[in-house]
Amino acid sequence: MTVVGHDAPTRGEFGYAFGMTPRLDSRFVEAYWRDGYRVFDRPVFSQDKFDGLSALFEELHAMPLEEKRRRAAASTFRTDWEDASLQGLNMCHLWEQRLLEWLLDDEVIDLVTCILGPDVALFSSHFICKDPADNIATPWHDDRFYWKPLVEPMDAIVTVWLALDDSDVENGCMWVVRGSHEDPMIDETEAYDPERNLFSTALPEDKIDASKAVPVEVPRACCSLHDARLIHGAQGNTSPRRRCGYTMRYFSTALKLLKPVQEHPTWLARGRDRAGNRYVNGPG
Ligand SMILES: O=C(O)CCC(=O)C(=O)O
Repeated sequence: MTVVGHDAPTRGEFGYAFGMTPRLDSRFVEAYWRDGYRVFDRPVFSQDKFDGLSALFEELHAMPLEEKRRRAAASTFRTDWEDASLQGLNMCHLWEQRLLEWLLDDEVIDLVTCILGPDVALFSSHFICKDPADNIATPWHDDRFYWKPLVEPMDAIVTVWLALDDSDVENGCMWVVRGSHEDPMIDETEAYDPERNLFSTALPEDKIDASKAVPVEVPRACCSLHDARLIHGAQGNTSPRRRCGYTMRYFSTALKLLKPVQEHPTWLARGRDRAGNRYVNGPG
């Protein structure tokens, strides 16, 4: 791991106030780095805060495409949105900045800093909502394939997968190939039908040893955390229950961003920059 080594920021070495217990203990953090993921089976946010995020999600989920287009066209950051991204609520914090209240909240950043160290920034976000019986799969993939033009190296990026609904095997929870973050990236892809899959390009099925995959079941309001290098995917939701997760993604500021901040807007969430990056909220 690339992280550690810093001047102590106000919230202490691993992002919690001096004298307070870290949100994740050392056993959790060691297991995370060994397996590439872990489930945090306690509420991430206070009840009020979680309810506020759920209500905002319902508003965005129900919003007509025309209204999403209107909001996105007025975004300070990007105006060239594709309908699929708007409908899929991918990166919607760039046009719905109320989401930053949760993405930069101490309760979630206290988890992230336990994993990545004290200096962390917001990379991206995406509501991945599978409606009842929509049967849209997430093919096996390694996030490095999609993010290689954006940042390097990719050994200190964590996704907080916050469950807005209970997520389990029945309604198409995420599955991971435990420990695969230690393997070199498989630089091969295959085309997938975008009508039936979340992505149209992902890993070839025959490259994955699915017998090593394990389900990541997460109760509503809790989260899983996973490494960007971990091979993961999900089956379609064939159940009568919705399965929605908010993926909140963070990186250590020791990693180098490869695009100007206008092209890939990121926010310093806590601590300081360590790689000469620029963020929407500074420095520079
Ligand atoms: O929720 C899913 O189906 C997939 C999640 C995922 O690919 C991710 O969080 O990187």
